[in-house]
Amino acid sequence: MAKAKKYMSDIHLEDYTEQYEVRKASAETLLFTGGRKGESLNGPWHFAVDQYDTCVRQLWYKEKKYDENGFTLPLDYSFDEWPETELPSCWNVKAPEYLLYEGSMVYTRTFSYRPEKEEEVYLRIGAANYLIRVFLNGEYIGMHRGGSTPACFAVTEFLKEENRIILQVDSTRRAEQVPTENTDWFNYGGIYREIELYRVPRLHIRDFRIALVPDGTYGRILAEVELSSHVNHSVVLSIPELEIRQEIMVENGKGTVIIPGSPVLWSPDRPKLYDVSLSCDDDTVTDRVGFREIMVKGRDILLNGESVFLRGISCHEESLPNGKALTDAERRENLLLAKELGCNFMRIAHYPHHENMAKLADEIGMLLWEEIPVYWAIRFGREKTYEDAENQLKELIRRDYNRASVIIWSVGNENADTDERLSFMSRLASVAHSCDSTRPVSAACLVDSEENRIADRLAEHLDLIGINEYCGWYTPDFAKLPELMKNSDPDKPVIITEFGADALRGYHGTDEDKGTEECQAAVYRKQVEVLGKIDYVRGMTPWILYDFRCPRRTNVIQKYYNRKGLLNEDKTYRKPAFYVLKEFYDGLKSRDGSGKG
Ligand code: GCB
Repeated sequence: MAKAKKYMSDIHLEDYTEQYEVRKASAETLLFTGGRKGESLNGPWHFAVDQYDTCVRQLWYKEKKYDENGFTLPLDYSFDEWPETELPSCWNVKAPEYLLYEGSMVYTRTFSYRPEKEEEVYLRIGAANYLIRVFLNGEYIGMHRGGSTPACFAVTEFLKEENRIILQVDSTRRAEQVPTENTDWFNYGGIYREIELYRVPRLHIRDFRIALVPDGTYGRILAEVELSSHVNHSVVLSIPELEIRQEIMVENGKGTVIIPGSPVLWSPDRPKLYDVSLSCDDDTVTDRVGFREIMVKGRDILLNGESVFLRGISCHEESLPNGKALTDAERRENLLLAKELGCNFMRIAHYPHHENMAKLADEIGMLLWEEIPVYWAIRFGREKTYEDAENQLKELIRRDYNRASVIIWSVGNENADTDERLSFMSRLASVAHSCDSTRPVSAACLVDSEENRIADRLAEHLDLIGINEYCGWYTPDFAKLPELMKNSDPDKPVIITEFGADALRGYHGTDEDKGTEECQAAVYRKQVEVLGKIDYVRGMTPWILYDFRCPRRTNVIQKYYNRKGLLNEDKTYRKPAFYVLKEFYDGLKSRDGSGKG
Protein backbone atom coordinates (compact mmCIF):
# COMPACT_ATOMS: atom_id res chain seq x y z
CA MET A 1 0.00 0.00 0.00
CA ALA A 2 1.32 3.42 -0.89
CA LYS A 3 2.50 5.41 2.09
CA ALA A 4 0.01 8.06 3.09
CA LYS A 5 1.15 11.49 2.01
CA LYS A 6 2.29 13.67 4.82
CA TYR A 7 -0.63 16.04 4.76
CA MET A 8 -3.63 14.86 6.73
CA SER A 9 -1.62 11.82 7.81
CA ASP A 10 -3.18 12.13 11.28
CA ILE A 11 -6.57 10.88 10.09
CA HIS A 12 -4.98 7.70 8.76
CA LEU A 13 -2.82 6.91 11.75
CA GLU A 14 -4.80 4.58 13.97
CA ASP A 15 -2.00 3.71 16.39
CA TYR A 16 -1.64 7.37 17.25
CA THR A 17 -1.32 6.67 20.99
CA GLU A 18 2.00 4.81 20.56
CA GLN A 19 3.97 8.03 20.35
CA TYR A 20 2.82 8.91 23.87
CA GLU A 21 3.92 5.64 25.49
CA VAL A 22 7.14 7.26 26.67
CA ARG A 23 8.13 9.49 29.57
CA LYS A 24 5.69 7.85 31.93
CA ALA A 25 5.26 9.36 35.35
CA SER A 26 5.46 6.63 37.99
CA ALA A 27 6.19 5.96 41.65
CA GLU A 28 9.87 6.60 40.86
CA THR A 29 9.21 10.10 39.54
CA LEU A 30 7.16 11.23 42.55
CA LEU A 31 8.57 14.11 44.54
CA PHE A 32 8.11 14.30 48.31
CA THR A 33 6.14 17.53 48.77
CA GLY A 34 5.65 17.74 52.56
CA GLY A 35 6.32 21.29 53.68
CA ARG A 36 7.15 22.49 50.17
CA LYS A 37 5.31 25.51 48.86
CA GLY A 38 3.67 24.66 45.58
CA GLU A 39 2.62 27.28 43.06
CA SER A 40 -0.96 26.52 42.30
CA LEU A 41 -2.25 26.17 38.77
CA ASN A 42 -5.74 25.53 40.10
CA GLY A 43 -8.45 27.90 38.95
CA PRO A 44 -10.00 28.68 35.57
CA TRP A 45 -8.83 26.61 32.58
CA HIS A 46 -10.20 26.64 29.05
CA PHE A 47 -11.59 23.29 28.00
CA ALA A 48 -13.11 21.32 25.13
CA VAL A 49 -14.80 17.94 24.96
CA ASP A 50 -12.57 15.97 22.60
CA GLN A 51 -14.64 12.91 21.87
CA TYR A 52 -12.45 11.60 19.03
CA ASP A 53 -9.07 12.30 20.63
CA THR A 54 -8.29 14.89 18.00
CA CYS A 55 -5.93 16.79 20.27
CA VAL A 56 -3.48 13.92 20.44
CA ARG A 57 -4.07 12.70 16.87
CA GLN A 58 -3.55 16.12 15.30
CA LEU A 59 -0.81 17.22 17.69
CA TRP A 60 -2.62 20.36 18.71
CA TYR A 61 0.10 21.05 21.25
CA LYS A 62 2.46 22.01 18.40
CA GLU A 63 0.15 24.92 17.57
CA LYS A 64 1.24 24.71 13.97
CA LYS A 65 -0.38 27.77 12.41
CA TYR A 66 1.40 27.86 9.01
CA ASP A 67 2.41 25.32 6.40
CA GLU A 68 5.92 24.96 4.95
CA ASN A 69 5.16 27.79 2.50
CA GLY A 70 3.94 30.18 5.09
CA PHE A 71 0.23 29.83 4.28
CA THR A 72 -2.20 29.93 7.18
CA LEU A 73 -3.57 26.51 8.19
CA PRO A 74 -7.16 25.99 9.34
CA LEU A 75 -7.21 24.98 13.02
CA ASP A 76 -9.71 22.75 14.83
CA TYR A 77 -9.20 24.39 18.19
CA SER A 78 -9.10 27.86 19.65
CA PHE A 79 -7.59 27.45 23.08
CA ASP A 80 -8.21 30.91 24.45
CA GLU A 81 -11.76 31.18 23.14
CA TRP A 82 -12.88 27.87 24.59
CA PRO A 83 -15.19 28.17 27.61
CA GLU A 84 -13.66 28.09 31.07
CA THR A 85 -14.07 25.73 33.99
CA GLU A 86 -12.49 25.50 37.41
CA LEU A 87 -9.87 22.85 38.05
CA PRO A 88 -9.56 20.63 39.95
CA SER A 89 -13.01 19.22 39.29
CA CYS A 90 -14.97 16.33 37.85
CA TRP A 91 -16.62 17.46 34.63
CA ASN A 92 -19.61 15.15 35.24
CA VAL A 93 -20.97 17.44 37.94
CA LYS A 94 -20.19 20.67 36.09
CA ALA A 95 -23.17 20.62 33.69
CA PRO A 96 -26.01 18.15 33.02
CA GLU A 97 -24.75 17.48 29.48
CA TYR A 98 -21.45 16.17 30.85
CA LEU A 99 -22.96 13.88 33.49
CA LEU A 100 -22.53 10.69 31.49
CA TYR A 101 -19.62 11.74 29.28
CA GLU A 102 -16.67 9.35 29.34
CA GLY A 103 -13.70 10.00 27.10
CA SER A 104 -11.18 12.65 26.35
CA MET A 105 -11.27 16.23 27.60
CA VAL A 106 -8.65 18.87 26.85
CA TYR A 107 -7.75 21.66 29.27
CA THR A 108 -5.44 24.56 28.63
CA ARG A 109 -4.26 27.76 30.23
CA THR A 110 -1.27 30.05 30.26
CA PHE A 111 0.93 31.02 33.17
CA SER A 112 4.06 33.02 33.86
CA TYR A 113 7.25 31.71 35.32
CA ARG A 114 10.24 33.67 36.60
CA PRO A 115 13.24 31.47 37.35
CA GLU A 116 14.85 31.96 40.73
CA LYS A 117 18.52 30.96 40.83
CA GLU A 118 19.48 27.39 39.85
CA GLU A 119 16.39 25.27 40.26
CA GLU A 120 14.46 22.24 39.10
CA VAL A 121 10.72 22.53 38.57
CA TYR A 122 8.20 19.73 38.82
CA LEU A 123 4.58 19.73 37.76
CA ARG A 124 2.50 17.66 40.17
CA ILE A 125 -1.03 16.57 39.38
CA GLY A 126 -2.78 15.11 42.44
CA ALA A 127 -5.03 12.83 40.37
CA ALA A 128 -6.62 12.68 36.93
CA ASN A 129 -8.94 9.88 35.89
CA TYR A 130 -7.69 7.71 34.17
CA LEU A 131 -4.92 8.71 31.82
CA ILE A 132 -3.34 12.10 31.46
CA ARG A 133 -0.99 13.50 28.81
CA VAL A 134 0.91 16.71 29.48
CA PHE A 135 2.08 19.22 26.87
CA LEU A 136 4.04 22.38 27.57
CA ASN A 137 5.09 25.08 25.10
CA GLY A 138 4.77 22.85 22.06
CA GLU A 139 6.41 19.77 23.61
CA TYR A 140 5.05 16.48 24.82
CA ILE A 141 6.13 16.21 28.48
CA GLY A 142 4.82 12.84 29.59
CA MET A 143 1.85 10.76 30.61
CA HIS A 144 0.41 8.96 33.62
CA ARG A 145 -1.94 6.03 34.04
CA GLY A 146 -4.02 5.36 37.12
CA GLY A 147 -6.98 7.46 38.14
CA SER A 148 -6.33 8.05 41.85
CA THR A 149 -2.63 8.54 42.48
CA PRO A 150 -0.41 11.59 41.89
CA ALA A 151 1.92 12.19 38.95
CA CYS A 152 5.07 14.32 38.86
CA PHE A 153 6.71 15.59 35.67
CA ALA A 154 10.10 17.30 35.40
CA VAL A 155 9.44 20.46 33.40
CA THR A 156 12.46 22.70 34.04
CA GLU A 157 13.91 22.63 30.52
CA PHE A 158 10.54 23.33 28.89
CA LEU A 159 9.56 26.38 30.90
CA LYS A 160 9.60 29.92 29.51
CA GLU A 161 8.56 33.26 30.94
CA GLU A 162 5.12 32.89 29.39
CA ASN A 163 3.82 29.32 29.11
CA ARG A 164 1.05 27.42 27.39
CA ILE A 165 0.12 24.18 29.13
CA ILE A 166 -2.28 21.60 27.68
CA LEU A 167 -3.58 18.65 29.65
CA GLN A 168 -5.49 15.90 27.91
CA VAL A 169 -7.31 13.57 30.27
CA ASP A 170 -9.09 10.41 29.16
CA SER A 171 -11.66 8.74 31.40
CA THR A 172 -12.54 5.92 29.00
CA ARG A 173 -13.15 2.63 30.81
CA ARG A 174 -11.02 -0.09 29.29
CA ALA A 175 -10.90 -3.81 30.02
CA GLU A 176 -7.13 -3.79 30.52
CA GLN A 177 -7.05 -0.91 33.01
CA VAL A 178 -7.04 -0.96 36.82
CA PRO A 179 -9.96 -0.85 37.53
CA THR A 180 -11.41 -2.58 34.51
CA GLU A 181 -14.57 -1.54 32.62
CA ASN A 182 -17.02 -2.90 35.15
CA THR A 183 -17.18 -1.49 38.68
CA ASP A 184 -19.90 -0.77 41.18
CA TRP A 185 -19.22 2.95 41.29
CA PHE A 186 -19.52 5.96 39.01
CA ASN A 187 -16.66 6.69 36.62
CA TYR A 188 -15.97 10.38 37.23
CA GLY A 189 -13.72 12.04 34.69
CA GLY A 190 -11.45 15.02 35.14
CA ILE A 191 -8.38 16.44 36.78
CA TYR A 192 -9.89 16.35 40.20
CA ARG A 193 -6.96 16.97 42.54
CA GLU A 194 -4.51 19.89 42.77
CA ILE A 195 -2.27 21.00 39.91
CA GLU A 196 0.93 22.57 41.22
CA LEU A 197 4.45 23.54 40.32
CA TYR A 198 7.23 22.82 42.79
CA ARG A 199 10.62 24.56 42.62
CA VAL A 200 13.48 22.70 44.26
CA PRO A 201 17.26 23.09 44.28
CA ARG A 202 19.17 20.93 41.77
CA LEU A 203 20.12 18.51 44.55
CA HIS A 204 16.96 17.85 46.49
CA ILE A 205 15.11 15.35 48.64
CA ARG A 206 13.05 13.05 46.46
CA ASP A 207 11.60 10.80 49.15
CA PHE A 208 11.50 10.82 52.95
CA ARG A 209 10.00 8.11 55.14
CA ILE A 210 9.79 7.91 58.85
CA ALA A 211 8.18 5.39 61.22
CA LEU A 212 8.52 3.61 64.49
CA VAL A 213 10.46 0.34 64.14
CA PRO A 214 7.82 -2.35 64.76
CA ASP A 215 9.86 -4.36 67.26
CA GLY A 216 7.70 -3.97 70.35
CA THR A 217 10.10 -1.54 72.07
CA TYR A 218 8.46 1.75 70.96
CA GLY A 219 11.92 3.20 71.35
CA ARG A 220 13.45 3.21 67.87
CA ILE A 221 12.67 5.42 64.90
CA LEU A 222 13.49 4.46 61.33
CA ALA A 223 14.13 7.21 58.77
CA GLU A 224 14.86 6.70 55.10
CA VAL A 225 15.82 9.29 52.55
CA GLU A 226 16.32 9.34 48.82
CA LEU A 227 18.01 12.24 47.04
CA SER A 228 17.55 13.37 43.46
CA SER A 229 20.94 12.13 42.35
CA HIS A 230 23.30 9.30 43.22
CA VAL A 231 25.59 11.32 45.43
CA ASN A 232 27.26 10.81 48.79
CA HIS A 233 26.02 13.55 51.04
CA SER A 234 24.90 14.24 54.57
CA VAL A 235 21.36 15.28 55.48
CA VAL A 236 19.91 16.28 58.84
CA LEU A 237 16.78 14.89 60.46
CA SER A 238 15.20 16.80 63.28
CA ILE A 239 12.28 16.22 65.62
CA PRO A 240 12.57 19.15 68.03
CA GLU A 241 9.96 17.93 70.52
CA LEU A 242 11.93 14.71 70.99
CA GLU A 243 15.21 16.61 71.03
CA ILE A 244 16.35 14.65 68.01
CA ARG A 245 18.84 16.16 65.60
CA GLN A 246 20.54 13.47 63.63
CA GLU A 247 22.86 13.43 60.70
CA ILE A 248 22.13 10.79 58.09
CA MET A 249 24.83 9.69 55.70
CA VAL A 250 23.51 9.31 52.20
CA GLU A 251 25.46 7.01 49.93
CA ASN A 252 24.80 6.83 46.26
CA GLY A 253 21.61 8.86 46.76
CA LYS A 254 20.10 6.78 49.56
CA GLY A 255 20.33 6.82 53.34
CA THR A 256 18.76 4.95 56.24
CA VAL A 257 19.10 5.43 59.95
CA ILE A 258 17.60 3.90 63.07
CA ILE A 259 17.80 6.17 66.09
CA PRO A 260 16.61 5.95 69.66
CA GLY A 261 13.48 7.96 70.37
CA SER A 262 10.49 7.36 72.62
CA PRO A 263 7.59 9.40 71.30
CA VAL A 264 4.15 9.53 72.84
CA LEU A 265 2.40 6.85 70.83
CA TRP A 266 -0.25 7.86 68.32
CA SER A 267 -3.68 6.24 68.61
CA PRO A 268 -7.26 7.20 67.67
CA ASP A 269 -7.81 8.26 71.29
CA ARG A 270 -4.64 10.30 71.44
CA PRO A 271 -3.60 11.34 67.93
CA LYS A 272 -0.30 12.90 68.94
CA LEU A 273 1.69 14.31 66.01
CA TYR A 274 5.27 15.56 65.90
CA ASP A 275 6.84 18.15 63.62
CA VAL A 276 9.57 16.43 61.70
CA SER A 277 12.01 17.94 59.21
CA LEU A 278 14.75 16.79 56.91
CA SER A 279 17.32 19.11 55.35
CA CYS A 280 19.77 18.60 52.56
CA ASP A 281 21.81 21.79 52.12
CA ASP A 282 19.21 24.43 51.25
CA ASP A 283 16.41 21.94 50.58
CA THR A 284 14.11 21.21 53.51
CA VAL A 285 10.98 19.10 53.75
CA THR A 286 8.70 18.81 56.75
CA ASP A 287 5.87 16.61 57.92
CA ARG A 288 3.52 16.13 60.88
CA VAL A 289 3.99 12.55 61.92
CA GLY A 290 2.44 10.20 64.46
CA PHE A 291 4.40 7.22 65.76
CA ARG A 292 2.60 3.97 66.45
CA GLU A 293 3.05 0.26 65.98
CA ILE A 294 0.59 -1.95 64.17
CA MET A 295 1.09 -5.68 64.25
CA VAL A 296 -0.66 -8.94 63.68
CA LYS A 297 -0.11 -11.68 66.25
CA GLY A 298 -1.86 -14.97 65.84
CA ARG A 299 -5.49 -14.08 65.23
CA ASP A 300 -5.17 -10.71 66.90
CA ILE A 301 -4.44 -7.16 65.72
CA LEU A 302 -2.24 -5.16 68.06
CA LEU A 303 -2.07 -1.39 68.08
CA ASN A 304 0.83 -0.26 70.24
CA GLY A 305 0.90 -3.72 71.74
CA GLU A 306 -2.76 -3.78 72.74
CA SER A 307 -5.45 -5.84 71.11
CA VAL A 308 -7.72 -3.63 69.05
CA PHE A 309 -11.10 -4.38 67.50
CA LEU A 310 -11.46 -2.35 64.29
CA ARG A 311 -14.85 -0.71 64.57
CA GLY A 312 -15.07 0.40 60.99
CA ILE A 313 -17.16 1.61 58.11
CA SER A 314 -16.46 1.62 54.37
CA CYS A 315 -16.61 4.85 52.42
CA HIS A 316 -16.31 5.94 48.78
CA GLU A 317 -14.72 9.21 47.73
CA GLU A 318 -17.80 10.99 46.46
CA SER A 319 -19.93 14.01 47.18
CA LEU A 320 -23.14 14.98 45.45
CA PRO A 321 -22.02 18.46 44.40
CA ASN A 322 -18.36 17.70 43.69
CA GLY A 323 -18.08 14.11 42.55
CA LYS A 324 -14.64 12.84 43.57
CA ALA A 325 -13.25 16.36 44.05
CA LEU A 326 -14.20 16.54 47.71
CA THR A 327 -13.41 19.60 49.78
CA ASP A 328 -11.46 19.24 53.01
CA ALA A 329 -14.68 20.14 54.83
CA GLU A 330 -16.42 17.17 53.18
CA ARG A 331 -13.55 14.83 54.08
CA ARG A 332 -13.68 16.04 57.67
CA GLU A 333 -17.44 15.56 57.71
CA ASN A 334 -17.01 11.92 56.65
CA LEU A 335 -14.44 11.31 59.35
CA LEU A 336 -16.67 12.93 61.97
CA LEU A 337 -19.67 10.88 60.83
CA ALA A 338 -17.57 7.77 61.33
CA LYS A 339 -16.60 9.03 64.80
CA GLU A 340 -20.24 9.63 65.61
CA LEU A 341 -20.96 6.05 64.54
CA GLY A 342 -18.45 4.87 67.14
CA CYS A 343 -15.73 3.98 64.62
CA ASN A 344 -12.00 3.89 65.16
CA PHE A 345 -11.44 2.62 61.60
CA MET A 346 -12.47 3.38 58.02
CA ARG A 347 -12.01 1.40 54.87
CA ILE A 348 -11.54 4.05 52.20
CA ALA A 349 -12.59 1.98 49.22
CA HIS A 350 -11.83 0.97 46.44
CA TYR A 351 -8.96 3.20 45.24
CA PRO A 352 -6.64 5.75 46.81
CA HIS A 353 -8.58 8.72 48.16
CA HIS A 354 -7.09 12.23 48.38
CA GLU A 355 -3.95 12.36 50.54
CA ASN A 356 -5.64 14.88 52.83
CA MET A 357 -7.99 12.13 53.96
CA ALA A 358 -5.09 10.37 55.68
CA LYS A 359 -3.67 13.68 56.92
CA LEU A 360 -7.01 14.56 58.51
CA ALA A 361 -7.32 11.03 59.91
CA ASP A 362 -3.89 11.51 61.50
CA GLU A 363 -5.16 14.68 63.18
CA ILE A 364 -8.62 13.53 64.15
CA GLY A 365 -7.61 10.02 65.19
CA MET A 366 -9.00 7.44 62.77
CA LEU A 367 -7.34 4.25 61.55
CA LEU A 368 -7.49 3.66 57.80
CA TRP A 369 -7.49 0.78 55.32
CA GLU A 370 -6.21 2.02 51.95
CA GLU A 371 -6.79 0.11 48.74
CA ILE A 372 -5.85 0.00 45.07
CA PRO A 373 -8.56 -0.61 42.48
CA VAL A 374 -7.72 -4.22 41.64
CA TYR A 375 -11.45 -4.79 41.62
CA TRP A 376 -13.49 -7.74 40.29
CA ALA A 377 -12.43 -9.07 36.88
CA ILE A 378 -9.08 -7.43 36.15
CA ARG A 379 -7.08 -8.79 33.18
CA PHE A 380 -4.97 -10.87 35.52
CA GLY A 381 -3.07 -12.56 32.71
CA ARG A 382 -1.80 -9.34 31.14
CA GLU A 383 1.65 -8.17 32.25
CA LYS A 384 1.06 -4.52 31.38
CA THR A 385 -2.06 -4.52 33.52
CA TYR A 386 0.02 -5.94 36.36
CA GLU A 387 2.62 -3.18 35.90
CA ASP A 388 -0.11 -0.55 36.07
CA ALA A 389 -1.51 -2.06 39.30
CA GLU A 390 1.94 -2.38 40.85
CA ASN A 391 2.76 1.22 40.00
CA GLN A 392 -0.48 2.45 41.58
CA LEU A 393 0.34 0.46 44.71
CA LYS A 394 3.87 1.88 44.90
CA GLU A 395 2.60 5.42 44.30
CA LEU A 396 0.09 5.04 47.11
CA ILE A 397 2.65 3.65 49.55
CA ARG A 398 5.13 6.35 48.63
CA ARG A 399 2.51 9.06 49.07
CA ASP A 400 1.09 7.93 52.42
CA TYR A 401 3.93 6.04 54.09
CA ASN A 402 4.31 8.68 56.84
CA ARG A 403 0.65 8.57 57.86
CA ALA A 404 0.12 6.90 61.25
CA SER A 405 -3.59 6.54 60.51
CA VAL A 406 -2.94 4.19 57.60
CA ILE A 407 -2.52 0.73 59.10
CA ILE A 408 -3.35 -1.63 56.22
CA TRP A 409 -2.56 -1.73 52.50
CA SER A 410 -5.16 -3.63 50.53
CA VAL A 411 -4.18 -5.10 47.18
CA GLY A 412 -7.72 -5.51 45.89
CA ASN A 413 -11.34 -6.44 46.25
CA GLU A 414 -13.56 -9.43 45.45
CA ASN A 415 -11.54 -11.19 42.79
CA ALA A 416 -12.32 -14.73 41.76
CA ASP A 417 -9.77 -17.25 43.06
CA THR A 418 -8.11 -18.30 39.79
CA ASP A 419 -4.45 -19.22 39.24
CA GLU A 420 -3.80 -16.05 37.23
CA ARG A 421 -5.33 -13.88 39.91
CA LEU A 422 -3.37 -15.67 42.63
CA SER A 423 -0.11 -15.00 40.87
CA PHE A 424 -1.04 -11.35 40.10
CA MET A 425 -2.21 -10.48 43.60
CA SER A 426 0.39 -12.45 45.54
CA ARG A 427 3.01 -10.50 43.58
CA LEU A 428 1.29 -7.29 44.64
CA ALA A 429 1.23 -8.44 48.27
CA SER A 430 4.94 -9.16 48.17
CA VAL A 431 5.65 -5.75 46.60
CA ALA A 432 3.63 -4.09 49.38
CA HIS A 433 5.65 -6.03 51.96
CA SER A 434 8.96 -5.11 50.37
CA CYS A 435 8.02 -1.41 50.04
CA ASP A 436 6.78 -1.25 53.62
CA SER A 437 7.78 -3.61 56.40
CA THR A 438 5.83 -1.68 59.04
CA ARG A 439 2.24 -2.42 57.98
CA PRO A 440 0.10 -5.49 57.42
CA VAL A 441 -1.12 -6.25 53.91
CA SER A 442 -4.61 -7.45 53.15
CA ALA A 443 -7.32 -7.74 50.49
CA ALA A 444 -11.10 -7.98 50.57
CA CYS A 445 -11.70 -11.61 49.59
CA LEU A 446 -14.72 -13.63 48.61
CA VAL A 447 -16.09 -16.58 50.53
CA ASP A 448 -15.85 -20.03 48.97
CA SER A 449 -19.57 -20.25 48.33
CA GLU A 450 -19.67 -23.98 47.58
CA GLU A 451 -18.10 -25.00 50.85
CA ASN A 452 -19.32 -21.88 52.65
CA ARG A 453 -16.01 -21.18 54.31
CA ILE A 454 -13.05 -18.82 54.19
CA ALA A 455 -10.73 -20.56 51.74
CA ASP A 456 -9.25 -17.93 49.40
CA ARG A 457 -5.77 -19.08 48.36
CA LEU A 458 -4.53 -15.49 48.46
CA ALA A 459 -4.94 -15.51 52.27
CA GLU A 460 -1.60 -17.27 52.60
CA HIS A 461 0.11 -14.15 51.23
CA LEU A 462 -1.79 -11.71 53.43
CA ASP A 463 -1.26 -10.70 57.06
CA LEU A 464 -4.95 -10.41 57.72
CA ILE A 465 -7.93 -11.55 55.73
CA GLY A 466 -10.68 -9.25 54.56
CA ILE A 467 -13.96 -11.01 53.85
CA ASN A 468 -16.96 -9.64 51.99
CA GLU A 469 -20.11 -11.55 52.85
CA TYR A 470 -23.66 -10.48 52.16
CA CYS A 471 -25.66 -12.87 54.33
CA GLY A 472 -29.18 -11.54 54.59
CA TRP A 473 -28.81 -9.81 51.22
CA TYR A 474 -27.13 -11.44 48.17
CA THR A 475 -27.04 -14.65 50.24
CA PRO A 476 -30.63 -14.42 51.41
CA ASP A 477 -30.45 -17.35 53.85
CA PHE A 478 -29.03 -15.69 56.92
CA ALA A 479 -28.27 -19.06 58.53
CA LYS A 480 -25.30 -19.22 56.16
CA LEU A 481 -23.43 -16.66 58.28
CA PRO A 482 -23.10 -18.67 61.51
CA GLU A 483 -22.35 -21.69 59.33
CA LEU A 484 -19.59 -19.77 57.46
CA MET A 485 -18.04 -18.73 60.75
CA LYS A 486 -18.18 -22.28 62.08
CA ASN A 487 -16.79 -23.83 58.90
CA SER A 488 -13.77 -21.51 58.90
CA ASP A 489 -10.65 -21.72 60.96
CA PRO A 490 -8.32 -18.98 59.72
CA ASP A 491 -4.80 -18.78 61.12
CA LYS A 492 -4.84 -14.97 61.07
CA PRO A 493 -7.27 -12.21 61.98
CA VAL A 494 -10.32 -11.61 59.81
CA ILE A 495 -11.94 -8.27 59.09
CA ILE A 496 -15.42 -8.46 57.63
CA THR A 497 -14.73 -5.86 54.97
CA GLU A 498 -18.32 -5.82 53.69
CA PHE A 499 -21.84 -6.72 54.59
CA GLY A 500 -24.91 -4.60 54.04
CA ALA A 501 -28.31 -4.10 52.50
CA ASP A 502 -29.99 -1.44 50.35
CA ALA A 503 -32.47 0.93 51.97
CA LEU A 504 -34.13 3.91 50.39
CA ARG A 505 -34.63 6.81 52.73
CA GLY A 506 -38.29 6.89 53.78
CA TYR A 507 -39.17 3.52 52.23
CA HIS A 508 -40.83 1.33 54.84
CA GLY A 509 -42.04 -2.25 55.22
CA THR A 510 -41.30 -5.39 57.19
CA ASP A 511 -37.88 -6.78 58.03
CA GLU A 512 -38.26 -9.03 55.00
CA ASP A 513 -39.12 -6.30 52.47
CA LYS A 514 -35.96 -5.65 50.46
CA GLY A 515 -35.00 -2.02 50.09
CA THR A 516 -36.77 -0.81 53.23
CA GLU A 517 -35.14 0.89 56.17
CA GLU A 518 -36.50 -1.92 58.37
CA CYS A 519 -34.90 -4.65 56.26
CA GLN A 520 -31.50 -2.93 56.32
CA ALA A 521 -31.66 -2.45 60.09
CA ALA A 522 -32.63 -6.11 60.54
CA VAL A 523 -29.65 -7.27 58.45
CA TYR A 524 -27.34 -5.14 60.62
CA ARG A 525 -28.88 -6.49 63.83
CA LYS A 526 -28.41 -10.06 62.74
CA GLN A 527 -24.90 -9.48 61.41
CA VAL A 528 -23.49 -7.83 64.53
CA GLU A 529 -25.20 -10.41 66.73
CA VAL A 530 -23.28 -13.20 64.99
CA LEU A 531 -20.00 -11.46 64.18
CA GLY A 532 -19.61 -9.95 67.63
CA LYS A 533 -19.13 -13.43 69.07
CA ILE A 534 -16.48 -14.78 66.69
CA ASP A 535 -13.04 -14.56 68.24
CA TYR A 536 -11.09 -14.43 64.97
CA VAL A 537 -13.20 -11.55 63.61
CA ARG A 538 -11.13 -8.58 64.71
CA GLY A 539 -12.94 -5.84 62.88
CA MET A 540 -15.56 -4.92 60.36
CA THR A 541 -16.24 -2.23 57.78
CA PRO A 542 -19.86 -2.65 56.69
CA TRP A 543 -20.88 -1.37 53.28
CA ILE A 544 -21.22 1.72 53.41
CA LEU A 545 -21.33 5.15 55.12
CA TYR A 546 -23.62 6.88 52.61
CA ASP A 547 -25.44 6.15 49.34
CA PHE A 548 -23.37 6.69 46.20
CA ARG A 549 -23.90 7.03 42.44
CA CYS A 550 -23.81 3.77 40.59
CA PRO A 551 -24.75 3.32 36.91
CA ARG A 552 -25.46 -0.41 37.42
CA ARG A 553 -28.31 0.21 39.85
CA THR A 554 -31.46 0.94 37.94
CA ASN A 555 -34.40 -0.32 39.97
CA VAL A 556 -37.14 1.90 41.24
CA ILE A 557 -35.60 2.48 44.65
CA GLN A 558 -32.01 2.65 43.47
CA LYS A 559 -32.42 5.17 40.63
CA TYR A 560 -28.73 4.92 39.71
CA TYR A 561 -27.58 4.91 43.33
CA ASN A 562 -26.25 2.13 45.47
CA ARG A 563 -28.52 2.46 48.51
CA LYS A 564 -26.48 0.53 51.04
CA GLY A 565 -25.54 3.74 52.81
CA LEU A 566 -26.19 4.19 56.51
CA LEU A 567 -26.98 7.73 55.45
CA ASN A 568 -28.65 8.90 52.26
CA GLU A 569 -26.61 10.44 49.43
CA ASP A 570 -26.61 14.02 50.71
CA LYS A 571 -25.80 12.78 54.22
CA THR A 572 -28.71 14.62 55.84
CA TYR A 573 -30.53 11.49 56.99
CA ARG A 574 -29.32 8.67 59.23
CA LYS A 575 -31.16 5.45 58.46
CA PRO A 576 -32.13 3.19 61.40
CA ALA A 577 -29.25 0.80 60.64
CA PHE A 578 -26.86 3.66 61.51
CA TYR A 579 -28.10 3.48 65.10
CA VAL A 580 -27.96 -0.33 65.18
CA LEU A 581 -24.27 -0.25 64.30
CA LYS A 582 -23.62 2.67 66.61
CA GLU A 583 -25.13 0.81 69.54
CA PHE A 584 -22.96 -2.21 68.78
CA TYR A 585 -19.79 -0.12 68.49
CA ASP A 586 -20.54 1.95 71.58
CA GLY A 587 -20.97 -1.31 73.48
CA LEU A 588 -17.62 -2.59 72.22
CA LYS A 589 -15.88 0.62 73.23
CA SER A 590 -16.84 0.13 76.83
CA ARG A 591 -15.72 -3.52 76.85
CA ASP A 592 -12.22 -3.88 78.22
CA GLY A 593 -9.48 -4.80 75.79
CA SER A 594 -11.69 -4.90 72.74
CA GLY A 595 -12.12 -1.29 71.96
CA LYS A 596 -8.98 0.47 73.03
CA GLY A 597 -7.58 2.90 70.58
C1 GCB B 1 -19.38 -5.54 46.87
C2 GCB B 1 -18.38 -4.61 46.29
C3 GCB B 1 -18.83 -3.17 46.39
C4 GCB B 1 -20.28 -3.08 45.97
C5 GCB B 1 -21.11 -3.88 46.94
C6 GCB B 1 -22.61 -3.94 46.58
O1 GCB B 1 -19.09 -6.62 47.24
O2 GCB B 1 -17.11 -4.76 46.85
O3 GCB B 1 -18.02 -2.38 45.57
O4 GCB B 1 -20.75 -1.78 45.88
O5 GCB B 1 -20.66 -5.20 46.96
O6 GCB B 1 -23.34 -3.06 46.96
O7 GCB B 1 -22.98 -4.89 45.90
